[in-house]
Amino acid sequence: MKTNSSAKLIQFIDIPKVYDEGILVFSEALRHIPFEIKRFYLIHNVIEHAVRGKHAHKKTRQVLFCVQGSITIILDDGRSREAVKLNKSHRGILLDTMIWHEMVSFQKNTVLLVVASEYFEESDYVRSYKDFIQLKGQTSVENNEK
Ligand code: T46
Repeated sequence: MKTNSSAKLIQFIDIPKVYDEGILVFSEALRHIPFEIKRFYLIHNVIEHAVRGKHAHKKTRQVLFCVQGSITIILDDGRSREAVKLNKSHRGILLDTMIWHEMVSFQKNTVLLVVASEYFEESDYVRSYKDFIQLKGQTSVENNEK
């Protein structure tokens, strides 16, 4: 799947970048991040060929920043699929509720920073694609293609 810089299933979030004997990027809740931040997490030291994610969230909204390295995020709203490459610390993506996402093609040493609108709760995850499609009340991408 080709990566897409004009993706429709996410919104790009560009945050300020300051050059001062190095690079500093920052963001503020409700200014750059469109929600109050309740949690952050980092994903790093990912093994080669790993596929992470493979779920959607019922309530949690997130912004993902690839602060080092490169990663491809596959996005699916039950109707269409697209792939977005993240490789800039100042350019994140807003991942809204009920978007199925998979993280692939982790470059070695990639560090992903995620800020989230909700505390962690396993019940917020939809981890079965079949359940996801049922919850969306739509037919699957595969079926649409037939
Ligand atoms: C997401 C993508 C982008 C916690 O206990 N607390 C947390 O805040 C998180 C994020 C995870 N966990 C536990 C739950 C699992 O037992 O850590 C374990 C690994 O989580 P998971 O397999 O869901 O990791 P990924 O990389 O597949 O997905 C993560 C986030 O979980 C998810 O919300 O959207 O990154």
